[in-house]
Amino acid sequence: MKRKIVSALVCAAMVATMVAGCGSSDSAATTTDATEETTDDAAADDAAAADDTAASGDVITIGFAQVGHESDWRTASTQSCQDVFSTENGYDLQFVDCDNDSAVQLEAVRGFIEQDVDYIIIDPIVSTGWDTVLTECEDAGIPVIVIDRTIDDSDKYVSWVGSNFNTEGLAAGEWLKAYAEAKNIDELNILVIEGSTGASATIGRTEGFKEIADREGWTILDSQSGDFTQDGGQEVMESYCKSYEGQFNVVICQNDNEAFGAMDAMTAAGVSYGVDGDVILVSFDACTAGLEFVMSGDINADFECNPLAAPFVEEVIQTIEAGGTPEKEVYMEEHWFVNEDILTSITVDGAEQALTVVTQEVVDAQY
Ligand code: GYE
Repeated sequence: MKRKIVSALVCAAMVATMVAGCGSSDSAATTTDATEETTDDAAADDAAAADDTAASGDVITIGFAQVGHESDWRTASTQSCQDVFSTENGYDLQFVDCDNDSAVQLEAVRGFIEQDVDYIIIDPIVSTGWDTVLTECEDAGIPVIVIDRTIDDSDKYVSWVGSNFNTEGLAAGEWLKAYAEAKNIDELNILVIEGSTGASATIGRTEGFKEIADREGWTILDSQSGDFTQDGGQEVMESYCKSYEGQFNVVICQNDNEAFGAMDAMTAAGVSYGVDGDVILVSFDACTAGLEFVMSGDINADFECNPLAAPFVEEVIQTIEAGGTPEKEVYMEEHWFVNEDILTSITVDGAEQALTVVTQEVVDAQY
C-alpha cells in the first residue's frame, strides 16, 4: 500500500521534471494532471495506507549504491549520507559499496528494486549504460536520485545533485595561465593523472582543462588514469618520472589522493614540486589532507569538489514526500584554494571567481 502511494507521487514528480527538462510549454498542465491523478489514487486508498506514509512518521527506506572507497572525498560522501539518513532522522539506509565495479553497482540497484525500497540513490561509477536499469526503477515506481557523477544516457531519475566538473577543469586551467604569467614561466609542459575512466568527474575535468591548454597552446605530454587512488597516482607518476625525466614542469592530478601518490613518486625520483619546487602541482577535491598540503606549499592549487550532497538529497526526498516536484539539477557550491597570495581571483567562463589562500582556519573548516 505504501508503495502505491509513493509510486504515484513519484510518477507525478517524474512526469513534471521530465517535461520541464524538455522545455515543453504545457509542463504546468501535465504537472497538474499528474498531481490530480495522485490525489485520486491516494483518496481511494484506505486510512491504514495513509498512516503508512512517511509523513505520518514512518521510516523511509533508501538504497544507496555508492561508487566505492577509493578516496578521502568518497569517505566524506559516504559519511554525509550516513549522517543525514540515520535511524534517528527516520531513515533506513541500505548502503552498498560497489568497489568501483559497474556490474556490482547495477546488481545493487536491482537488489534495491527487489527489496522495494522507497528511494534509490546512485553515484554512477560510469556515466553510460544506465537506461535499462533506470527504466526498471521507474516501472517499480521507485524514484532515483543521482548524486555526484552524472548519467549521460538516461534522464529517468528525479534529481541530480553534484558539481560542475567541467568548470573545475576550466578553473584549474585559468589559474595555471594566470599563475604562470605572474611567475614569468613561459613554457608549460604538462602531465595529467586522470581519474577513473568513464567517470563523468574525469571526463569533465579533462575536457575543461584541455580547453584552456588548447587555447593557450600548452603541451600535454601525457594523460593517464590513476583511478582516483593514491596507489594509482603513485604508479602513473613513477612511470612518468622515467619516461619524461627533465621534460615536465606541471603535474595535474584529478584528485587529492592521486596527488599524494604523485608526491611520493616525485620525491623518490628526486623531482621537486610545489611553490618552491620545479614542478607546479595542481589537484582537485580539496579534502582536509589536500588542503594541508596546499598550506605547506607542496600542492600549489586545489580545486574543490563538495562531497556533502546528502542534505540536498534529503530536501529532494522531502519535496517528493510532500507531493512536490524537486529540481532536476542541483549544483553545489565550491571554492578554489591556493598557497600564495599573488593572485586574488581568476576569470572562469566570463565570471570572476575568488581564490582562497589556505590557512589553518581554512583547513579546520573543511570536510
Ligand atoms: O573527485 C574523487 C572520487 O566523483 C567527484 O571521485 C568524485 C570523484 C572525486 O574518488 O576523489
